[in-house]
Amino acid sequence: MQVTDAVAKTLARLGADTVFGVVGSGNFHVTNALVRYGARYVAARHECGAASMADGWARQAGRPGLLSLHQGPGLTNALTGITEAAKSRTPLLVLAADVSSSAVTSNFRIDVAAIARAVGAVPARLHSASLAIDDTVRAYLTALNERRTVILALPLDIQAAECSWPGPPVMRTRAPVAPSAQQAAKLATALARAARPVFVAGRGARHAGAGAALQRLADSCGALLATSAAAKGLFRGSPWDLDVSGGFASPLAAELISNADVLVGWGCSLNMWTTRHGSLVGASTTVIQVDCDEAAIGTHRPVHLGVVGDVGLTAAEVTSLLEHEPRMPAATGEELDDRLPGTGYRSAGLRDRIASQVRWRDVPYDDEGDGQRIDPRTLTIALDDMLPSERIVAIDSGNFMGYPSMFLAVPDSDGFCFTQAYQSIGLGLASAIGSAIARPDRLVVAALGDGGALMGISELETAVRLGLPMVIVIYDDEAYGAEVHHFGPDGHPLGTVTFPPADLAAIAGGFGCAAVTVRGPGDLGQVRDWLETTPSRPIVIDAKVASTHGSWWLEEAFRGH
Ligand SMILES: Cc1ncc(C[n+]2csc(CCOP(=O)(O)OP(=O)(O)O)c2C)c(N)n1
Repeated sequence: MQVTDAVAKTLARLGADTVFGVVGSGNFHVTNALVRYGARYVAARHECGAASMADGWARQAGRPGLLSLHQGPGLTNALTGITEAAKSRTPLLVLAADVSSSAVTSNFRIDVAAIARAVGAVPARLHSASLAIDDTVRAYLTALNERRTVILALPLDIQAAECSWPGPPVMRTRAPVAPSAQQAAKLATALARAARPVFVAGRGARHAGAGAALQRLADSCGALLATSAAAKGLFRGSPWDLDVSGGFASPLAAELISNADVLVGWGCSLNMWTTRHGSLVGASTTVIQVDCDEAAIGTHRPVHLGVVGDVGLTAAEVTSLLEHEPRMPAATGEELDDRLPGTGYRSAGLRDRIASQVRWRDVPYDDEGDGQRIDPRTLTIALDDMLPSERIVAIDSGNFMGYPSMFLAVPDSDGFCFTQAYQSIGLGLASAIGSAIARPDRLVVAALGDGGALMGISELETAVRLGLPMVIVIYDDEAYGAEVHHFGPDGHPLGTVTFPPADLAAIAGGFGCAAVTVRGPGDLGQVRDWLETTPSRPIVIDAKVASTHGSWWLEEAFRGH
């Protein structure tokens, strides 16, 4: 059989059933072969969009996304989306057509392996026709088992060669790592002695599916629960959920996290974003990090104890150890009177405070809308009330992004798609489309700035062509607001980062979307009407937002530059 067929058949047998891409001569045959073996092909309009769709899809599906690219510019166009996926540890297999080794003068020749390494992806290659199936299996399993983005170069001469089919590939998955008995015991002792323990769960906890195991452990030691932005939603429904730790944290969440005496990062790097440049970690707080990757321990800040192990297995092991640990008597302090039995940080009073104050939407604010421009908080609260709760919120980058991240509730960690590992603008719409394809049971809300929206706008055609009933809300301040608020206060000229008004609703209408311009809460009726139909196309909300100052988290963010 031809190698392109063998590659496609191998991937189909390994479970690959959806492929995103832009087709040129170099990936035409392999993409069609994938379709012949049962895969759904989703044509994007730009390779970066295709990469972010595959990334968003894989984050929802929990198995490798497939991306099919033409050689040369097909790959370089996709690089920003690929870099985001690589930095986020999204399992993604990129089928990158490549020139034949003899085609030394081809216009399409680039060093694919060097490009892969440069952006944190794993380089791989079909080495020969006889090795092509082994090379494909290895690339797919690296993506799956190591949660890596793998760029598999497919040289044209090898694609066209003949090979024989050796029978179905063997699927090998890796068993999760258990913690050492000694490290688990130290963690159990620290939690048994803790008066105000706080857990911060990250992407690793989400990948391990460890939300329930962590809640059980938190119940047995009285810990409060928070997440990094990447794992937002993991503890939704718990009365002890503080939501996101870091720059996005609400005032109450920040207060409670910074008063922890033991802070445990679970599959969480405890980086500058999640700790607000360290300010959420008290000077005398004991910091513990649990991660299945030893190299991740202590990378972003020193820790008192590092535990190498799968988050779910470690949480379960420590929960059973805690049953035999004597607990410290409750700490003194104002919470003492109503402390819940044997429960470190937890008290009835605190539970009530969390219920009434931890959400950003419950924090009072002065509405800055003026009839021409809507306050982004008012807009987002209105959408939160209006949109069905079974949703996925996908966020682009920019000043605006704290509002949808923190004012739109999500039902669980699958409900949040946060493509910020590379901090690129312009990926949000495509990652939302990928999420919508993976989860047709949920309403997907793409939240974009006008800058990011216009950068990725070609994929509106994809959303319309696929009939995706998404909500696309654009926080339109007619500027690269993040830069305006970064440099404006120091009196710098802002002509390079401000733009004349653009009628984004008309542009979206031209793509075939439903569309509305929103200047005040009264303009949202059309969104309600759209929701009441059974929509088969996206609605774009061009929200002309008030933007007299930067958002609360932006000041923090720019301290990291
Ligand atoms: C690809 C890319 N180019 C440039 C930047 C720098 N940058 C960060 S935020 C931003 C402005 C984004 O504007 P917009 O999408 O309108 O959102 P806003 O900040 O106005 O809320 C820019 C240009 C970036 N992060 N990524």
